[in-house]
Amino acid sequence: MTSASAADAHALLDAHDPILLTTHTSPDGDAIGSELGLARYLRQRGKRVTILNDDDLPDHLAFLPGAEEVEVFAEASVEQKKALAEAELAVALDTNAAERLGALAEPIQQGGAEVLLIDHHTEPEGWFDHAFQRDTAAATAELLCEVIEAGAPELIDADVATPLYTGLMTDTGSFRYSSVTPRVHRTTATLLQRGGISPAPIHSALYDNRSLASLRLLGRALDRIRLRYDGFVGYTTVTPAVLEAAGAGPEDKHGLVGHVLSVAGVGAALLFTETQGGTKVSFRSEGDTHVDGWARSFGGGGHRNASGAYLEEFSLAEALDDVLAAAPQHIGVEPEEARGALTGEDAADLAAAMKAQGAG
Ligand SMILES: [Mn+2]
Repeated sequence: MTSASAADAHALLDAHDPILLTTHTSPDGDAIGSELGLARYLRQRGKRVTILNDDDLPDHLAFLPGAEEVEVFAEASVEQKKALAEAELAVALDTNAAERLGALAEPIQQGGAEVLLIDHHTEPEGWFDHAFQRDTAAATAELLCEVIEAGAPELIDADVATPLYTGLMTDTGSFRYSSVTPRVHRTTATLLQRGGISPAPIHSALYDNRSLASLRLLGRALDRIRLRYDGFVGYTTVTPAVLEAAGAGPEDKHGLVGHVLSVAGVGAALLFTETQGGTKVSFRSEGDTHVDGWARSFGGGGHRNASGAYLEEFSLAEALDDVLAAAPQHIGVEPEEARGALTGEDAADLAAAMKAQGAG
């Protein structure tokens, strides 16, 4: 893997055609925004571009210009096989691990295209041919702004700027995480100016459009927030029964863990989601409290302040127990005095959840 600058990345994009873009499973605003912004830019440079993902576009991003061009990978599609076979360059955006590419990992790794990584996660895998990556970047969209700046920034129009702005905004919690620097604001300002766009309609499309079910789920999850380690670690839990009671789906958990982090004194927040095959854990933290190592020790990974792990075949109770007990090794909190697996409150909560599941 050779390390590439923004200018190197631009030169690679310039030298190849057609180009395939892909991103991680459960794509977020930065993943989709990066794909759409880059695709629009490349097409203006005369490139043939295909966007192919393992997962569907989430509904809340359907307002983005070009969203209809995002294709979901289907083994049986002749057109997609052709696009994969013909691509000279495949660009992996916003993830640095094969596993996160889902079903696309194999055709991209086995295919003839050179692979360029553009990403801001920690600890990239080594199999990419070229990598333009910086784990202190606030978003992959920020890196793409630098790539475009090294090429033809005059091509930034509303359809390039809107998705890239969305990537920057969503990955920074609306410009409030510790990853936000003067440089991020300057990059964002350039984007707004060149694209002739204003932030308000984008914020409104993303945040004033919540389903009632997702708010009801939020209410239930807020009710279940628990604190540990003298209030420094906060967590909440979502079970299938809780989802059902709220009339919500897994996508309605979006942003939930951020509310746990907003509790005064909490420096690390976790969301445990019980699923059929195991328990999913989302980790969020503030400032110098880094949670990526904590997530990695359970087979996951991500960013210093936002990571995730999937604990296969762990029940919710087992995941709570093991993950919370590991906090002192990863975020420097003092070990708690010997205690049972669950607090009385949690035990009662779990019992109630089991009962509700049984009844459902
Ligand atoms: Mn990102």
